[in-house]
Amino acid sequence: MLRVPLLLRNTASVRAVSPFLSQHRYATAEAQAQEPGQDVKASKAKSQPEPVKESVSFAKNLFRGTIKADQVFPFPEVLDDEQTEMLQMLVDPCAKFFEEQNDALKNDSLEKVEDHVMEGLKEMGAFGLQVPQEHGGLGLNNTQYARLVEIVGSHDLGVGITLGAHQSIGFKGILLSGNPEQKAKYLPDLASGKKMAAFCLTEPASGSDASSIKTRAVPSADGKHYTLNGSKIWISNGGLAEVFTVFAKTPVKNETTGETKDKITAFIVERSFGGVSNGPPEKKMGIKASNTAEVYFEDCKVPAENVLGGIGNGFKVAMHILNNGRFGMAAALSGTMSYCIRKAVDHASERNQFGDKIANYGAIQEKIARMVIAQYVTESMAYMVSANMDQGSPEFEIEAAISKIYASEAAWFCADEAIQVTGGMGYMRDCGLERVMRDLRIFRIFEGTNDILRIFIALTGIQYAGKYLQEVQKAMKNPVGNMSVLMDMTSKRAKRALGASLGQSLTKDVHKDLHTSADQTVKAIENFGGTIEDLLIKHKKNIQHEQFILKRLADSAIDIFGMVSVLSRASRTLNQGQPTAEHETNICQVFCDEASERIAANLKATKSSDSTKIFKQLSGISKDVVTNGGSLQRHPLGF
Ligand code: MYA
Repeated sequence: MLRVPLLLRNTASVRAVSPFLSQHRYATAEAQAQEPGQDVKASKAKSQPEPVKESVSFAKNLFRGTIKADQVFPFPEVLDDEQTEMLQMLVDPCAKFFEEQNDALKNDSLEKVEDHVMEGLKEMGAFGLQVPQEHGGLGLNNTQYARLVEIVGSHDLGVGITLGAHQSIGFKGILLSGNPEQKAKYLPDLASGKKMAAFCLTEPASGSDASSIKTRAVPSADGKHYTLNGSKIWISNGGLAEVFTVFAKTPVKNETTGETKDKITAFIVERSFGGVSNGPPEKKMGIKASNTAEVYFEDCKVPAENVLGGIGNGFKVAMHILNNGRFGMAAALSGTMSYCIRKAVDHASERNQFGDKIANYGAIQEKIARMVIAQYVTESMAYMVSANMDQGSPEFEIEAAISKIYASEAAWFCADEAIQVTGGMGYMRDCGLERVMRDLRIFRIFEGTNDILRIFIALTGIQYAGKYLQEVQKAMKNPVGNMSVLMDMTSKRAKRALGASLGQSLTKDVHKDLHTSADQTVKAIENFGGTIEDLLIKHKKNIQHEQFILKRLADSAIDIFGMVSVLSRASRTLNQGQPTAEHETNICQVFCDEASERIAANLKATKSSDSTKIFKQLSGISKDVVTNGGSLQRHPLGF
């Protein structure tokens, strides 16, 4: 069961005052009441509600129905001339290397990346793309990294995972949370590829529920080292790595209460410490060229200076690493999708059936167009998120999760459609698409399953919106002193009830040719915010258990972020008068037209009684089958 970052309380006293019952679990009124001096704070809070700290995240603000456009319009451009020049110098050699040196099918059948490819990648600096130059890396920012990763994704996802498990998660913690000594000690060998890294979070009984890990690290009496015991499963590079970022439970004493509790701590562990071993390479469906293995820690002595990011901070360190890596998946998969499109187009423009090239038939045109749209959305999201990160946005976790979900599903769709277009040819191994499809399947599962990330997106956004409603709830206790807050809320609700716009607009941000799509987006955002408010009022804290609803909210947020990303990008193309402007306008308009319909349907489903009935039925069907241990309907033949 997911422990959600949200507690909407439901006490009788609060209910009597207000229908808005949002309260964060770490700041309950009861807990505050035990603090000395609380009376003063509480009475202040009653009359003057603390303003909620407004997030800079575009996606988070969607949950209030508010458009915070600074992050997304105009389409962010973060590379200066020097960075652009450096990237241009890397792109062609990287693509040439993959075309000439790497054989993805051979890696796949060997179940390893060929040695000369690994050596070539090391020489190119591909193992330390984002490591600062003073530590021996290329010092690329996220946008530059995304561009190179896109090339890797268009050639060989098995190589991509070898590189990504090493630097996107394996040693990312050292980059993000390491102290200067840790960086100086570990980064040079990791950047050169002399040593490989792996990220050790998942355990046999702890997958999506990351905080339930059992691996333990116990401090020695003199505090100089920790003894690490436990096992991790499905670790990418687990059999190759010399350096591991390991998450383990450690006893942590609360200095105020004196109570000791287990908390997660992150450690940098070297294989050479002893007590580290791994299982054989796993036999997998795809990404076979990458190594995946169990990793065991048996009385492994880890020096205290190898604690990463502070004792007890391991969960935050893990989330920080994962949040920072997810956009890379979107970038890599946008490359994979381009490959699928090329394959489909090559075939469709050559293959003659019924007297014409199959590319001239509507059935094939729709497939190719939809693949192109999916790739355009993915690419726009990937570079939107990487740019936001490069601009130093402190909050991008929802956007990063959205990009990972959208990319992994869009890429799967593209591979499937490319195989459909190429027909029997696509089903053959030599075509290459069969490998891509196998490689792609894991992307909807690892780095946070799309299902758990959908719930994460919905609950994180709802928690934020809930804080605003809580502000209104507090204001209602002193209406005279908080007239403006209450008037604003009342006016918004009245407008929504009448189906009127709240007066927000994107027309100044979006090229005039796309104003209809911009209006659709604004309407979707206001509908989304209003729906969240209605749902909070209706379900209160129980919204966290309504996963049928949460899924639909996340799907709407994903579609809205997609709309805004393509609107922003296509507007830039139009403003610059680029030759592809008309093509991109078509892509943008089709996506926005269809996405706005999906959003309206999804939001309606969160509230309608018909949908409630269907959700109950779906739940019932599933329960029946689970209880029965499989399908339980009577066979049509009766036996
Ligand atoms: S690696 C393994 C991947 N594993 C996962 O992703 C685990 C998924 N699970 C989770 O993320 C968490 O357990 C969830 C919450 C989300 C389910 N950012 O009570 P809580 C805060 C910031 O909700 P839980 C792999 O697959 C939260 O607000 N903060 O916690 C290899 C709260 O804060 P506060 C976050 O219910 C892949 C606190 O934490 C986040 O236990 C190989 C507690 O929250 C967040 N995200 O769980 C890929 N989540 O206390 C290779 C929670 O302040 C790379 N919080 O309210 C490939 C790259 C591409 C190719 C590259 C080529 C070069």
